[in-house]
Amino acid sequence: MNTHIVKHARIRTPALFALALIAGAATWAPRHFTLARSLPSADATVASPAHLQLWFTQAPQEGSVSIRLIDAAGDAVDTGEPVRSAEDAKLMEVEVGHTLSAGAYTVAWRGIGDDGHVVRDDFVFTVQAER
Ligand SMILES: [Cu+2]
Repeated sequence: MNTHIVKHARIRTPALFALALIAGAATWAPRHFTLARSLPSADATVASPAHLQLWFTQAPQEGSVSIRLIDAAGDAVDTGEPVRSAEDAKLMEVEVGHTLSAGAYTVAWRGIGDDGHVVRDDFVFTVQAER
């Protein structure tokens, strides 16, 4: 069992950015499996989504992806299991199945890419109040 856990740090300072440029000059692509984009997008404010869509930089290993939806109180929200898109092997989708009340939600995901390492990260989106 490979227990190497990677939390992909965002680059926060110009100095670190310069180091990253030097270290990553050959290829700008992330070395590890990570999240490319999502719907809802990170930090977006949206109507209650019917499902979550997470596009990864590599097709995740079969059965490796966990996607948890957590409300502002820290409680897990019931969702469906992650399902790989039939059209795009890098896209994993989760049905939410019910209307989310207004507030901030964290999407905590983990998955395994080509190098066999477990990668985990999270992002937040906000459900706006209904008008
Ligand atoms: Cu790795």
